[in-house]
Amino acid sequence: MYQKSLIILKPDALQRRLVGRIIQRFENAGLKIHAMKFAKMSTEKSRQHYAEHIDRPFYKSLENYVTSNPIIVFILGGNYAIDKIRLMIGNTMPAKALPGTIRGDFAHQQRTDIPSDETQQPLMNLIHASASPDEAKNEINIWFAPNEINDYSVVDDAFHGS
Ligand code: 3AN
Repeated sequence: MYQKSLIILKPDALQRRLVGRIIQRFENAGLKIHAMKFAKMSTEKSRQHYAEHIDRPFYKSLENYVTSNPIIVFILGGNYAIDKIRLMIGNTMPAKALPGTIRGDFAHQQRTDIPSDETQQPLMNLIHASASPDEAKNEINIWFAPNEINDYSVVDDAFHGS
């Protein structure tokens, strides 16, 4: 089942020069890029994208983090892409993310022992990826107009199906 997922490389991914290495993993996994933009997240976009978290104690630190510096937003597609990408990025808490996952390999040094309240440091975990088909649809609408999304063939479509 072909699915599209919305991915965000958060500011720490760019500031730590991890963009190429992260995108390489997705290409290696047979995922296809359907859209991509370099942007700075506004507070309005943060509130839209993280609407379900606005009332959580960590929201302000999350907003400060994701709006602090530029991000890269893109759409990846592939068979069962949503679950596959979630497995590839690893647990939300970098300390719990397994080796071999993006967060497990690159974000493991973050502290997770700070209590969740307004004064906490942001949980910097490098990347966002849609967690379900409904979330992917909603997030793709937030970030991209239909004419910014392209469908096309890649070399291995004939072998794996698109
Ligand atoms: P994920 O990014 O793995 O889908 P969500 O959707 O539960 O995780 O949370 C969205 C973002 O909110 C996370 N990426 C993280 O930056 C932040 N966040 C989630 N839970 C916490 C927490 N307990 N303390 C601080 N920040 C958190």
